[in-house]
Amino acid sequence: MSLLLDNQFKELPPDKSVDTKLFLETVSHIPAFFDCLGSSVFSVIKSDINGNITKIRGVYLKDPAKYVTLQDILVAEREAHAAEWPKVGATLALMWLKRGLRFIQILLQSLADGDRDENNPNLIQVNVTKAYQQALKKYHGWFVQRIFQVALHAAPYRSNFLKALSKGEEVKEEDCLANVRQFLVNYTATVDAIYEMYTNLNAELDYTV
Ligand code: 03F
Repeated sequence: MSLLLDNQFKELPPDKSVDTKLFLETVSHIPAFFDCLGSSVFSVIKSDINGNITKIRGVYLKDPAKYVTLQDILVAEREAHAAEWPKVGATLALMWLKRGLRFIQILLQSLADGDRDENNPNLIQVNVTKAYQQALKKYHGWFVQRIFQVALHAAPYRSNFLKALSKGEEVKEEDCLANVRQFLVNYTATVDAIYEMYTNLNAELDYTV
């Protein structure tokens, strides 16, 4: 069926806490997706995302009963590493991972909303650029912005991207976009909750790499 619907995020509880184990299980399906995008520039992005998931999982597995929610991890690291926090450990890994997740959210939302370059309706550069400007650009210096430009040129055609989201099956565009919209409900709520947590704990940094 659909890659997205096979790996849906769970609905959040009323207190909007994010269960660490479920979160890690769900995001761990994202890196493999980059292999179907067909350019080696995506391996840089894949390993960055993978690295951050691995760092968070490493902390979680040290004491799963202590780190039931993502907030449990941030609060424990704040106590353990007062001097460096939040630029440390899983707090830093999740800070960056959430930016990648926000990028994906805005990209998928933009496709679902039908944002298009009318002269090039099968290109997704408009959607990718929108996601980059809103989620990542301000954290990137000139060198990483150049990597983005390379990735932008290597972006797949819209039809191929939607096909990849449907695990390579020929699915009608409207059906695929309906799946994207369905996926975005819990996904967006989860990404929003993580952003809110960073704001509430004063854990957000805005340095550039
Ligand atoms: C900082 C930084 N990480 C890293 O230096 C940069 C890596 C390269 C980023 C290049 C930008 C590319 C933008 C994407 C263009 C994609 C075109 C897509 C076409 C489809 C941090 O790294 C470390 O992470 C942290 O651990 C470390 O400790 O300061 C810290 C120290 O540095 C980033 O900027 C994060 C980049 C995340 C990019 C996510 C892009 C996702 C792209 C495509 C998504 C495809 C949709 C998939 C849908 C699947 C749904 C299931």
